[in-house]
Amino acid sequence: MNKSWMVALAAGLCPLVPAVAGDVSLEFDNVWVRAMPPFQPNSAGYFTLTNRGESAVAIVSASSNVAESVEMHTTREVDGLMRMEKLQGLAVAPGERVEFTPGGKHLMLFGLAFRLVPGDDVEICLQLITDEEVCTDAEVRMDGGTPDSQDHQHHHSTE
Ligand SMILES: [Cu+2]
Repeated sequence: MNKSWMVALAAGLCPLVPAVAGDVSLEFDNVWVRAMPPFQPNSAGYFTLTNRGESAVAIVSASSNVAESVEMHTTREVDGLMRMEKLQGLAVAPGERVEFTPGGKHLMLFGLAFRLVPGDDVEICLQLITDEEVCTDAEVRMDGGTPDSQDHQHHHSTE
């Protein structure tokens, strides 16, 4: 993804009337952040996001009150290896549901302010191309508790 992609995205999302504040209806479900052992600087966040609005929503960045920086990542298999790639943006169409899940798209939380232990509540925010911000609470858990979570232990390194 490069600048021209972002421009195309912006153009596609900015018809005659720009989105107004309060127009965003993103619904979060199952928002959680992975608990980490001591001295781990990074973690990952997951959720299900549904666009209940009538216009597309473009997410351009993410942040958290417990991390220095947050990136959106996707996981892709390349030559039999699972590799993470940074997403420069994510468009969610009206009615679309996007899963951020272990082994798939996820938020990377870099530079944790403190050790995350199960039961902690943290905040996750998404910044939109319209300069709006949507925030939600996330629960710190050991894992997602989904039945089929084989839990890909892919390593999150800052490289
Ligand atoms: Cu990652």
